[in-house]
Amino acid sequence: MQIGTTLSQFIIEETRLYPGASGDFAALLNDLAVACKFIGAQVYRGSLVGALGSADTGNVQGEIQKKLDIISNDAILKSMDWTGHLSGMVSEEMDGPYTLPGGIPRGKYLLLFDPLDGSSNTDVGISVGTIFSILRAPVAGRDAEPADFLQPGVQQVCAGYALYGSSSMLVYSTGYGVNGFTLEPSIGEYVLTHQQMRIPDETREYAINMSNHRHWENPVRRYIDELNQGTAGPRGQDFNMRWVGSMVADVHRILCRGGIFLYPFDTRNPGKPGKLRLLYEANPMAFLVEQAGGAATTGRQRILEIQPENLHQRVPVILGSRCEVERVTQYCCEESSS
Ligand code: AHM
Ligand code: MG
Repeated sequence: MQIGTTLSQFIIEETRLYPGASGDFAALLNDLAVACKFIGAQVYRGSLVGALGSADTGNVQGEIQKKLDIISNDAILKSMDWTGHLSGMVSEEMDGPYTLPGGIPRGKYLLLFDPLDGSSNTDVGISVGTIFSILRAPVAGRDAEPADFLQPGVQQVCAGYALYGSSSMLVYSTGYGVNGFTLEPSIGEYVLTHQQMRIPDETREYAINMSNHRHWENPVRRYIDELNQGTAGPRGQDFNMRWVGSMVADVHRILCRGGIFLYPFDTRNPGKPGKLRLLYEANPMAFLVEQAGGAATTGRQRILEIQPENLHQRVPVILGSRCEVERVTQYCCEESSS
């Protein structure tokens, strides 16, 4: 049996595409992959290591934290803060940017992450994941300020996720397509298994939390109602629904076989124009989806072009197979202009 292309080998070979690259980025991504392996190991051990259940704390978003949220957040901070490749980190689980320890050089990259997305699913054995986004620091060599992280998603140097599912996977893009790696447990290495992942333009599968139907805006309700009418409705065909409730797992399925994912604007809380966070959920996923040939909008705007206003900003998210995303975006834009 041959090992195949390991993640480390792939990162180094891809880095050669950038003349003059110092190797900092390759090292950074490798360190992040180690953190993801550690998190995956804790997720899979679960109750055996007392990792399931809620912690006694809440995060800045007012959400109850799971023990695994804290374990995962600490794992990434501690795997990355000594490297000298970063000048700052922002996490879903922390109010402001993490302060790097003293005595360590400040590097040229910023890391933004959701350490354990979908963590409400950990107690019931459903797939969860880590989402990450890497930006270039506007000023290298000093501690990053909050404003440094407020860059539109088009400026991401790299985006990706680790999936802790039936297999453990790491999927990322640096702007040369999307590649997926499966953890080979016998050697503890991610190995290239999903080369140049592509999302088909057409799909018959959609993902949305239907229980929010009454809260959606009219164009989204119209779109989903048309899908649900199947062969009897204007689309003239049946559609299938899947909703894992872990964005990483839902997006992974779309990267593997197509589909559309929606967490749209809804009317429940006017102060929250969506559930998902722009900087470390919507932007990295939108980058991956576009790199795989799909599309990602808020219903009215390309996600990657949004100028962020704050670190934990929320946005509506509609992403996946291009033709379906364009259709629902068109419905939203028609309503805005009428
Ligand atoms: P989290 O970051 O607190 O886990 O929340 C994000 C998750 C996504 O993974 C998922 O798509 C969504 O929340 C599910 O929300 P809901 O429970 O409303 O269906
Ligand atoms: Mg999340």
